[in-house]
Amino acid sequence: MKEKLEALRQEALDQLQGVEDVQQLNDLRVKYLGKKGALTEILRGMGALSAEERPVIGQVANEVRGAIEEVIESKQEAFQKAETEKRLQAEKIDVTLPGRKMTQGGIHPLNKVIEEIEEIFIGMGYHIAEGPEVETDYYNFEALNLPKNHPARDMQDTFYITEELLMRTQTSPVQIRTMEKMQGEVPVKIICPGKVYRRDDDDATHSFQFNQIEGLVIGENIRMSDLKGTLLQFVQEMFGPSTQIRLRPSFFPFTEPSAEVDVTCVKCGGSGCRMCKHTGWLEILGCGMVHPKVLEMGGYDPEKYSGFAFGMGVERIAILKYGIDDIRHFYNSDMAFLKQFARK
Ligand code: 2NL
Repeated sequence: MKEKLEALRQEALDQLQGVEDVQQLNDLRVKYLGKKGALTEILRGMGALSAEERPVIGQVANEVRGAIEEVIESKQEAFQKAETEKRLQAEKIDVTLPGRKMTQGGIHPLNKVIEEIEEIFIGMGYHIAEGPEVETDYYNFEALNLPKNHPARDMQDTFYITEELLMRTQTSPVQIRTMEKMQGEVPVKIICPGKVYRRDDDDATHSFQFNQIEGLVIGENIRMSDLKGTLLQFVQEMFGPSTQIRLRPSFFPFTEPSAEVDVTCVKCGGSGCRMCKHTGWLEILGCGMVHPKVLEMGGYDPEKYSGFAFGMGVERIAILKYGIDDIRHFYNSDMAFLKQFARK
């Protein structure tokens, strides 16, 4: 029996010498040490041994098992090491490779100007109000003292969706909605930035879609001088502290009196140049005292309250401030143009 065990040891160690992978190693483990393996098979014959022989053979059997296990263990370890080495090679990364270039985006010049204007009015205590771009006839026209068939309602200029629904032509409907929500409470002090739409052929100074910012203040004893002071403060923060304004009489159905506002030329400061066509002035917005009918339709008693309103085109302000020569630059997504306004 001892010879059988020694022979088994020799055979097992010989075979283990030639294993090439973990699978083969496991097969041999089962073959020699498994429950139905060769070693177990031999030990089954132990019952026939004498009491003196049994411990001696038992010890040899343990030695044989230990010797085989030891080789299996060390082979196992070698395979694992090789496997790890292979993975490390395969997953090797070169940390010295230069990284991919990241380009930082920049804010669009129109949004930059909108943010700037918002900041200025927030500094004067205004709130920002927003509303839908698809509007009803009532909010866009009727409530602004533009009844049906009013000449200023010119069908040619409006994108109609149905008889009653249209793309807003100004952001005033947001202000009407705010007045309704306030239910006669004062003060109202809001600016409304947003996209507006006009049926127009696009050219250097016109776009069918553009951005507008309107302002509205309602309270007791709000006067034209409050409007003037507010606008002067605004233009001086926007274009520089030496900027001056002048008001020229004008007409809007929703304000009375109405005015158009000029600023001293941002290029020549008022002495006259090509930009201001040698007048020294540039038109920047329209404004006026809120028409009593508009106050009334918004839920405010015109006997008790008064207000002023103004509206400006964001593209026009941006064009003046940055000396841009064509409104279409804003919508072309030309990186060379846009990069000039990237955040530094
Ligand atoms: C312009 C002129 C203006 C208003 C807008 C307004 C709004 C309400 C009541 C009264 Cl709710 N007025 N908005 C007033 C005067 C002028 O815009 O030329 N915009 C580009």
